Amino acid sequence: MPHKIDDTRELHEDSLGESVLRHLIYSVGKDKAHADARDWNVALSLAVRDRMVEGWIDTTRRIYKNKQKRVYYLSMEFMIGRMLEDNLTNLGLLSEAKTFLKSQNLDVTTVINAEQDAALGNGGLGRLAACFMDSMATTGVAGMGYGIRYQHGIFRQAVEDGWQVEEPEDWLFAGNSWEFRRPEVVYEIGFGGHVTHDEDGKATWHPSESVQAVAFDMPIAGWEGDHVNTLRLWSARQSGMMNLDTFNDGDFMAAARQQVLAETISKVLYPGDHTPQGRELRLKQEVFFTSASLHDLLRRFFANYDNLDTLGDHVAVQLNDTHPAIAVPELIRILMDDHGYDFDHALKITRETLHYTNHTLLPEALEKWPRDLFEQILPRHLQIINMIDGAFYREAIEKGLDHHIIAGIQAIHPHQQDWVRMGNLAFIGSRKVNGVSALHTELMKQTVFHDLHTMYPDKIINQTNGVTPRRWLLECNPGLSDLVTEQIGDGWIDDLEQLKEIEPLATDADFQQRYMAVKAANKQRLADMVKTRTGVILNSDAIFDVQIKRIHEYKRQHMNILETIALYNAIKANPDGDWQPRVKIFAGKAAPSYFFAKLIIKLINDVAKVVNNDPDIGDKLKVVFLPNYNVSMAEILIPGADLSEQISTAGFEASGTGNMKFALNGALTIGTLDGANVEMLEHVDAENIFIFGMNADEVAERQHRRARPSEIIKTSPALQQVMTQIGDGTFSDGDTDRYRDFLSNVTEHDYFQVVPDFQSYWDMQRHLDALYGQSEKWAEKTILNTARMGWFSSDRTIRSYADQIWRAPHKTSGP
Ligand code: 26W
Repeated sequence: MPHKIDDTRELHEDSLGESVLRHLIYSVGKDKAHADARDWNVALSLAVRDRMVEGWIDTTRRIYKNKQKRVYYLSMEFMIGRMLEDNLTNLGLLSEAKTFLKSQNLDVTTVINAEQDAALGNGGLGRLAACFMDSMATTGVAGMGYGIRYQHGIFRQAVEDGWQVEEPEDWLFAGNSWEFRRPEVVYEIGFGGHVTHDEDGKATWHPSESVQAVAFDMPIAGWEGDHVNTLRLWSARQSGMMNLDTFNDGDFMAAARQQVLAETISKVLYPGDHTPQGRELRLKQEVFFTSASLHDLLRRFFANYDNLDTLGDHVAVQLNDTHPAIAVPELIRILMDDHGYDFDHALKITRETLHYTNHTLLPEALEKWPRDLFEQILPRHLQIINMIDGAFYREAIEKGLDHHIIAGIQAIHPHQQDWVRMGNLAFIGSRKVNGVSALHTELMKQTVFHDLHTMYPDKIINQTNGVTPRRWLLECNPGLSDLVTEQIGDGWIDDLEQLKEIEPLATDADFQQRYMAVKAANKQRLADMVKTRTGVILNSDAIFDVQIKRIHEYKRQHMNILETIALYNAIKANPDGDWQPRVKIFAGKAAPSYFFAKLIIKLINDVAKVVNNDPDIGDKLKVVFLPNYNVSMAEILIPGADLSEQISTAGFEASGTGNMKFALNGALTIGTLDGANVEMLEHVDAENIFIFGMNADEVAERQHRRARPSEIIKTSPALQQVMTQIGDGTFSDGDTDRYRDFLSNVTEHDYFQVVPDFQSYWDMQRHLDALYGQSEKWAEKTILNTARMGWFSSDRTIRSYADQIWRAPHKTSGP
């Protein structure tokens, strides 16, 4: 790693090992004899962090000096996972670190695993933000992430008697080695109160309460470590000091109460995923981090420029879903009330600066807040939203839209006045709006944003998601990485399309054999983890069939478990048949209030208990539910999978990103024509991905008709048998009540169309059974998946955002 900064050049000429030992003694305060794995982890992390700081300061100075356009990624969620291996890798220190740890008789994996996952997110949206941080640094974008430093990330999932139980998560209990507290970077965030206007009409908001937002920074190094960006997370603190009078009066509890109230804002991540969160605290969290971030980026802007007229030329802000959509009225408020701009000018500047990404079309996930709550907490913002709606109305009339249509797409419906609709607000206030896959973007235009799209036909564009090849190939799959690098060199690490060069080897017997040996070793690593965590012993000749993601009806884990039961029945009916052994692996969290999702977890565990203990079945079928799915677990599961389940009801999964990680690591996909599966099909070709079921149009048509599943069930004895067994207690120790809701859901409404897709899903699974038996053919397809997934690098995605949305400079790819 180059030492660039004069004033730190002399600071560490020592080897990595020497600085680890120095940190062990002087930062951790222990000697070798008493250090445990976590102590070593902290010492090593601090030694690595030291080496990131130079590139960090250097990057900051370079961006400032060149006045490089800055990009701010505002996200309620960052699903980062562990950072040590990522940073070692990007800085080129991994092998030196491994050699050193071995020289100290330490197990490398144990030391790396001593770090807690930073799980400050729910799922796909948060993980995408983490991949984007890595890719912005790698592609040299002057990017900064802004979010919340939740004291407690997503809950820990325990499984008791087959049911999900939520336990508190405490990732910070031993500290966070990567962060720098910035006590001097602090903003007052107001809530409530009232607004006054002076004789010139200038408004002043007088909040009735306020909290402080304090910054914590994490350096984010790109590949090869010389561009280092910042992830800045806000922590809430009581405004002013604890009230000493109250304290002296002996009422410590009252004094402490104020502090506790203020700090609740960054206390815990909301674990709802696609569920409406009509909660005051959630709205405050959104305002808290959005307002702090805007103030912070404007302060930085004023270091270079003396007025905000050209803000959009130098700054691009990306809103990750509507969670930071309050940025629209907040930026206008700052421009008007703090800097004296008139409304029209403030709106214009805002619309040159903000951009909005939509991540879901599910109606229940589109954020809206009661107008009354807004009035209470954000009286000035509500006034501004009304002004935005007024200006929008005039624009719409000019463009010839009809009153009814306009009412439907304003932020607040002018006659109903009940909700503030954040999607509409974000759309109206942004320069560009994007979806996250081609199909999703098309459906945005046709459905939720239809009328807004008619009005602004150039605003919606597509940016198909991607994943970082550093974490999701290089680090999680060292065996495959080495094999690939041996063949084509290591240029693929930051130019993933180079993987194409292994395509000719897909039919090479020797390469197939080596590729499949790597897969076998990864399957063994996966099987070891399953054994440790669940006690179930897996047959590694079986197809490892994996579905890992949040538990949700639209993702259809229940279709997978119904197929599993049908397969169990088929094997039992013919135990001596020539069955291709299979292992069904599930993992994922259910939102705590989402009963049906929790029932699906229970059903999976109930089925596992029966199947895994049935002597007729033996090794032919095993079912596993792994508790507490997180990023670190995905890093083991994905490289060890043969088959990736991407079986959402077509039209409902905006993109998916797990689908990309699996295919990159050589799992074949069984999936619907949904989200980015559609583009994966285009890239890997129809013979190498296994698409079944209805497409989005057919699903919509069937939902529209309210077609009932009963007719179909009648014609399918296999499915009928499965339903009967679930109802008669076959999997629930005779309890005929447990799955009553489940059965009525599937047999009566079946909103997510499990029944009509079941047969084609089953057929495709049996086709895959047969294919797996033709091991050369399977290997060829597997290799072609890896070779053709290069386009799905998040480096490609970020360059595309930089060109088409942010108009921000970046390094181009390739040699
Ligand atoms: C209001 C509560 C709430 C919370 C989170 C509503 C919606 C969300 C997210 C939009 C859910 C989410 O994570 N969406 C996922 O985003 C990924 C990244 O773009 C996509 O790959 C997934 O398909 C999409 O479900």
